[in-house]
Amino acid sequence: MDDWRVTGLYRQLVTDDPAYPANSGVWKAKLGGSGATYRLGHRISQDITVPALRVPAVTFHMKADYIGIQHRLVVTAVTADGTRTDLYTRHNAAGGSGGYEPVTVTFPDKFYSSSNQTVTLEFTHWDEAGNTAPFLLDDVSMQYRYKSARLPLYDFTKYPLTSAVR
Ligand SMILES: [Ca+2]
Repeated sequence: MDDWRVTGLYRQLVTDDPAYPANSGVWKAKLGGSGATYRLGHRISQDITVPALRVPAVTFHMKADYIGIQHRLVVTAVTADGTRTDLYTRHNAAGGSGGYEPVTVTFPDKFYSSSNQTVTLEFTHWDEAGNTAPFLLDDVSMQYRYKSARLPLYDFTKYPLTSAVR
């Protein structure tokens, strides 16, 4: 996934800065770590097309292993009518592996549709005063799992015949 839209005080959120390792290649997104507190988060976003009859899931690799409470990353999906759904929230906390960790998030049922739909995928970060550790994101990809629109077959075993039928 390329061509991210960038929102926030910094424009260099997608960077090849060698001071921060990438999970693959040299490019990655670096969100936060300014050490200041901002009302507005830093955000990268991209429009995706969810095919009909598919359950979308997003996979990304994230490096986040410093202590913080307000310092957080939120993944949000926005439908065409502007409805926002937070898919995932990660507080930057101790105990991380120190490297990139894969994260996969399956979208909730409302993103499953009988027709194609456009969804905006957002990664938003809020900084915390004094915290100079950024979240690093790399290798963001979408998967779309096919799911039939047919109703499930009736499970007769749940309703055994009883004395009502002779
Ligand atoms: Ca990369």
